[in-house]
Amino acid sequence: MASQHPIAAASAKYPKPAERTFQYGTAGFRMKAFLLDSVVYRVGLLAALRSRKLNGQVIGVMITASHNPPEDNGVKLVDPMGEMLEASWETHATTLANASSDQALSEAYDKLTSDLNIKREIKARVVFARDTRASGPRLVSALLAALEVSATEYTDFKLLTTPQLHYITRCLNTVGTPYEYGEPTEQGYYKKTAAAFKAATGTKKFNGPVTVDCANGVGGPKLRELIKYLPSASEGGLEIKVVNDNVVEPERLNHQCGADFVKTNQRPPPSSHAAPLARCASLDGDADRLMYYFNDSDSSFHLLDGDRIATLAALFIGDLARNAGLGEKIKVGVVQTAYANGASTSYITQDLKLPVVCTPTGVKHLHHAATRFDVGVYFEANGHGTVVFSDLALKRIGKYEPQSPAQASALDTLRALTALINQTVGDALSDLLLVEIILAHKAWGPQEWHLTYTDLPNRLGRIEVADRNIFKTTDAERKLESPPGVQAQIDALVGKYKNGRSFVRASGTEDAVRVYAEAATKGEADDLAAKVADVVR
Ligand code: 16G
Ligand code: ZN
Repeated sequence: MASQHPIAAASAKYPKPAERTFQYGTAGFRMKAFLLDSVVYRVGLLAALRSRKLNGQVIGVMITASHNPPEDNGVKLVDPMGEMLEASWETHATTLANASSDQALSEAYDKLTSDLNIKREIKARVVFARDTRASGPRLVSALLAALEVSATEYTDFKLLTTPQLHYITRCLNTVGTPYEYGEPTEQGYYKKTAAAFKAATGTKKFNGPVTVDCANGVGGPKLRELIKYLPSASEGGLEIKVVNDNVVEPERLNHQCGADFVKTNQRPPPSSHAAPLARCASLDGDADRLMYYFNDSDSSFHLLDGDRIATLAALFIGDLARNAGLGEKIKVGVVQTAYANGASTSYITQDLKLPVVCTPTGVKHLHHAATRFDVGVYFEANGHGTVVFSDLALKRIGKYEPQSPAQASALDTLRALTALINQTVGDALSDLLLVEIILAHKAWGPQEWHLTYTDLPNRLGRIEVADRNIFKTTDAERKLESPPGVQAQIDALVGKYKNGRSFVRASGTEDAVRVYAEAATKGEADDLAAKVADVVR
């Protein structure tokens, strides 16, 4: 009998669950952790192929299920510059994940190798990390089996936040180039972030502490680590109170806390005892999403979500560029999705006078659109986002000779922000520091931030339908083109409400359809959402 292909032989330990179809979606593969061993093994093989295809550049593999419950897990690939995996390779990931047997897998692997013209002799390099889930170490062993059988050189970064792995991946691939991104270690991340934070703070003072709910995830220990590199409150630095950082009991991850809990329930974590006007923030389970919130003096709760962070960042960076004398040379733009509150979009276009682009949901779409601006600010309403500076903008900011002390000061802050902001992907830790810097510079509390505009009342619903795949959208998910006739009915309903807006899209992560509606009053937004839901059912 011919000896078995090594890929197939190693795969025998990680058999694909029969009758399961996997799909590399907006956030990679994500599901109940017990189903994932074969998927992770196969993703490891794909990481090796991707690295060889890109001439041995380093590819990242992150094992996390973000804000999902503790029994879930997931895996996604990070491309060399720290971006999400290129879309055409998502299909290859899906192909490998669904190969029906060990033998079929090794054949699919060989076929990809030849179809993509991948040279086996090129050294493959991979880095990986995981969040704090109990299933993480087991899935890492499946990944290691793949990296070993594919003769891949690898580094295990153990526990990291997702954005830290994106940072390290980019650092490794830019060492010795003019675009060097930083020291490719966890410590390097803290050092770079802390130095930039100090420079961007300048002489400004923080108005009281910020309390950060870490979702009982990996963000907790990593934020505590970062704090060690920051000036302490007694040295005039920011006081950061870390809460919900229990990673010893994995079942507490994302449970009754975290950014997703706060956004979905529109209330603080039950454990929160924040005083009126105190700044509070929540991270999600892998620390790539950030939500701010506060109670005002009447104890009403106010959420400062991704739209608010985007508008705050666009306002501040736009002003800095102008004050530095670069207003004509650097154009700031904002990228949102259909979920952005209509009031935030009007505020950006009418008050800030900045361009806004709308893209489909999913970080890769927003990120891509943001790179078309000199400075692109992008955030999803759920708190995932960052700011990206084009090479040209970085060059202009780096070279500009200020014409006055005021210009010099704005320029210093702007330069510090380009280093503080994690430009690879949304990063809750660096976004947190960014918000704190802006509030300190403006001498604003959460209330002043909140007063910049008034959100339109809105409602988000989730509807289970027989087949969500029949719901096809166009115009950045704002319109349905199928099923036929449904959009016309939605338009007719929307027309009956003041400031009405509504759209329907199939979820990319759950077997359901989402309905969003906003209108001039809460009652009307609820009513519109209910009527649109009836059309969809
Ligand atoms: C994924 C996306 C997130 C998006 C969400 C929408 C990434 C890394 N994550 O979690 O950005 O908001 O999907 O979920 O792109 P939905 O399709 O179920 O509404
Ligand atoms: Zn996340």
